[in-house]
Amino acid sequence: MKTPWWKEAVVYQIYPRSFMDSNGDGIGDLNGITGKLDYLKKLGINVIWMSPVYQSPNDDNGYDISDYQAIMKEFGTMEDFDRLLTEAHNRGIRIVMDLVVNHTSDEHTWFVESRKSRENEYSDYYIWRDGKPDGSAPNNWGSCFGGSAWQYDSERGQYYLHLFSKKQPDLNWDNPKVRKEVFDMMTWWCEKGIDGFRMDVISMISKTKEMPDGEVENGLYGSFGPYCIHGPNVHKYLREMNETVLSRYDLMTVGETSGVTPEQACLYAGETTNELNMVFQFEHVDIAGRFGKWNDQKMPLTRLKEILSKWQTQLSGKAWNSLYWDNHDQPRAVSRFGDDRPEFRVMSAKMLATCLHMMQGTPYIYQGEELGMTNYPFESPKDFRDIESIHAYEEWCESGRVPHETFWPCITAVSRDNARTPIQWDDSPNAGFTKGTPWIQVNPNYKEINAKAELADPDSVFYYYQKLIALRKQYPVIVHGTYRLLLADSEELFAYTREYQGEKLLVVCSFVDHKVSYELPEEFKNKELLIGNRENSYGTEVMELSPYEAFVLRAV
Ligand code: TEU
Ligand code: CA
Repeated sequence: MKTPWWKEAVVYQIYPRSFMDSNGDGIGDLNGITGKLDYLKKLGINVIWMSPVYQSPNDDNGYDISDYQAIMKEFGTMEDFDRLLTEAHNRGIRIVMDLVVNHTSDEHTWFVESRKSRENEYSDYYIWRDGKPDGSAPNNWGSCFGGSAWQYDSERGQYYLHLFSKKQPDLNWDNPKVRKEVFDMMTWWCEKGIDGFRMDVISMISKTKEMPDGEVENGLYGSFGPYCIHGPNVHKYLREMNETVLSRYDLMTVGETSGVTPEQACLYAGETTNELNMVFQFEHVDIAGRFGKWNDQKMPLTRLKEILSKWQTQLSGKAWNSLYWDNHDQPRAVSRFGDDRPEFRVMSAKMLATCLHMMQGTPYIYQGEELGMTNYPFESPKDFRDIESIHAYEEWCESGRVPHETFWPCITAVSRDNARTPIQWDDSPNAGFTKGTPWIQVNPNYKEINAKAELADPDSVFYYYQKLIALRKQYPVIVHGTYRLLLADSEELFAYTREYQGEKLLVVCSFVDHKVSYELPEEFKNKELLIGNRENSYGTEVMELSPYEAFVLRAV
């Protein structure tokens, strides 16, 4: 059977608001993206996933959509979109859209109508419940962005469910009319010629009928997890979506499925289950601590290896992995998994890239990762733009629950705004992102870290990514090879092999800031070096690896 294109692809994620501003209003836009297509072509990626570009009041930067078939004014027009799509296709780059259909904006006409009464065409489009006899919320669930997951609406005299902000009411997928609206809208985009969908929190679209109180984890609200994640009909609805829309086009689909296990992934993205092509799992980025997700702890390397290796082996032959270190919801990869101190930043960024891009699955590069961009040095809560960080600071600190000094390192380590500062294009004011005032601060390190400098330096992180992408196109073993972890107990080295049709790769990555000695397995001594972030001798002696060294050897 022919390998589907998305198994051989490398995806680049764009967060349009922070990518490139073309008209000086301080906000990235579609024409900004079109103007940078040659940069992406040079990098070698063949798919762009764009975070939402639809009409939105921007309570959650476009993840709250008020019209699925219109472009957000700040981002441009539908003509700009069509031109971007054509120009991308002309360069052999496909465009995957973000599909946010667990919820809409409260400003979407469906919701505007739905809240008016209990009997109208749209009254069942959302999840409405009466309050308790004392008037309080139907249950104790907390929303992902703080506060109760229920909001009382005085117009209708009921509460509606919102797993995210109160401006993001959850759609009622049990209503066949809702499913038809969503599928029709998807078909409209497919007819336009887009190449796929990244599906926002798709694992949460089906809720249980009964909605009892959830377990209280950190003192304030109960968890909705068991009632809303991987709910009773989620696979049924995805198969229906597949039959009605997806199977009719040549698409790539990836579901965002937080909390997913490999067993569940084999349903969502099974080779034969007719749902999605792949899912994003969260185990390697979810490190809950005393304050929920707000945590500055590093995951031990042995644990990281255990998780990633489990996904490599358990999906093999059954489902397809997506590979990522970061995205618009996560801190910067080099700051979290590598080492962003100036003397180690470049080496560790290349090491992380090696480690991920040699695995089985479709790699995702988040904008700026190819430059080794780092976390932002936040100084005060006033620096936050993200609704999640703003509310979390209020709920944990301003409320007096946790002292600022204790909470600050935790929130700044993982705030989503780390990934949302503008792309650093050059060393001119605002890093060349805008001629106006950027909507969010530029990282002050842009004079050292920027695309212009990297394009001029053959040893840059950019060109290292370019080489990794090229290797994936050249060697089928990188796409198809079976994975085997070596040195499982090492807290210093992440080493594994890949094997396919008599060809074998050895991947060795040092995750530490000191030297490590290492002896190559016999079969790899004096073999071909495919890529490495430093020169070394790959002969018979025990090797000495520099801090964050990485290399790939090939034996046939
Ligand atoms: O994210 C959902 C999600 O599960 C989390 O990663 C979330 O962003 C958060 O960090 C919870 O602690 C998706 C989008 O990627 C995110 O940007 C949106 O804010 C969210 O859904 C709502 O649409
Ligand atoms: Ca703009």
